[in-house]
Amino acid sequence: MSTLEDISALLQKGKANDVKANVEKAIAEGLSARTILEEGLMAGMNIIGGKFKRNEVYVPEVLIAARAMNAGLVPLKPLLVSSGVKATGIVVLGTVKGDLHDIGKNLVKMMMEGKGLEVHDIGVDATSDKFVAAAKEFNADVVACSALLTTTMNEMKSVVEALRNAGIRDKVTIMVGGAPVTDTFCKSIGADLYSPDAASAAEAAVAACQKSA
Ligand code: B1M
Repeated sequence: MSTLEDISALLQKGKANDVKANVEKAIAEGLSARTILEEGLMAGMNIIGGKFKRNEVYVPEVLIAARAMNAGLVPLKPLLVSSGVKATGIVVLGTVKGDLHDIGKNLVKMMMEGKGLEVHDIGVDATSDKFVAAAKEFNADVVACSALLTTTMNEMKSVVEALRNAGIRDKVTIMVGGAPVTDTFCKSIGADLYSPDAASAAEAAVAACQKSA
């Protein structure tokens, strides 16, 4: 088996230390951070996701796989974040109310910080009031919402409305993302930007902050 296949298989078994060690091995073999992320870690997580859907594994197995994924991200972090000229800008980032998925959000945070943005992570299950309060407190340029469930993505609309009701809608760029979210959905709820992955979310946030500077 290749190191990438080992990473995927070990992640599925929830072997956090072994996943981390094999990510380090893949880095030493010269594989790119993006390849390790997409073809090792995320490939394994997608297999777990499919089994979860078919009731072949349950929440505890998925949780230990998620813990293994987080362990594998540790050595990848310095490579995923780009170097070079640092951007400036303030982002409030969270997973919306009712939603506990945070791996994608954490990747978005990692990539944004790598680009020099100041990211205030308000965590998971974040209410629209919490987004508004943080946007005001930190004088945010960008409010970024993540959702992984079709049942929680509509909470993003509540965030847009809450920012409007608080009178700060036009002061912030509202970004949305997460597996069930699309550009069409983004437009339909009156948000500004949809990004399909963490790297493009970071690039879009930098561009938005430069525009508002
Ligand atoms: Co849940 N889960 N889960 N889960 N889970 C999914 C999402 C699901 C697709 C599994 C499935 O059925 N195949 C399904 C959702 C179905 C749907 O609504 N369409 C599902 C379900 C149903 C549930 C529960 C309801 C199950 C239950 O209890 N019956 C429950 C809900 C709990 C809740 O949130 N209230 C639940 C629970 C859990 C765990 C807690 C066990 C665990 C989460 C642990 C954690 O996050 N700390 C978990 C996991 C791990 C998954 C899967 C397997 C993996 C998600 C993940 O981390 N992917 C997932 C199946 C799958 O995705 N294959 C599944 C890796 C991550 C890097 O990708 O988060 O998509 P992702 O992030 C991507 C992009 O989406 C994007 O960037 C990242 C890549 O660069 N992105 C953004 C994310 N946020 C962004 C924001 C942006 C821009 C881009 O801008 C702001």
